[in-house]
Amino acid sequence: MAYDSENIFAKILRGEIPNQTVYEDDGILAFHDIAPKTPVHVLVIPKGAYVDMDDFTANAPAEVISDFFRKSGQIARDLGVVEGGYRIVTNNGENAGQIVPHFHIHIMGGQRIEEGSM
Ligand code: IU
Repeated sequence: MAYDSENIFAKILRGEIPNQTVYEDDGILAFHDIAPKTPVHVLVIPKGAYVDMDDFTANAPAEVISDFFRKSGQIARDLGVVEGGYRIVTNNGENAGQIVPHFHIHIMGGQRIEEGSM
């Protein structure tokens, strides 16, 4: 799928739509999900134009991928969810119900989920 530069996260990255920023640098932006499904629900996105996990892992330079996941781990630490435990979710494509076609991961924590619920 071709990248749609009018998707909502592209607009957030261009500053056209506000967001509640948690962390930002040259390569990534992390912000609070507008409709949190857990007490802590933060989205992390690369600044590069990647549609989904498949596009990101196939086409982003290795250092961009490692940087993205290393920093996401640090963001989770800074959010204070490591001790209690947290979930990383990324919806890839139609069957997963991906809504926004700009690659992102969900950091979800602050509540206990049932073991084996996934
Ligand atoms: P997805 O299924 O992983 O693509 O879900 C997109 C997420 O982006 C979802 O949890 C929305 O609540 C969230 N979101 C947002 O934070 N800000 C927005 O303007 C829009 C969606 I649209």
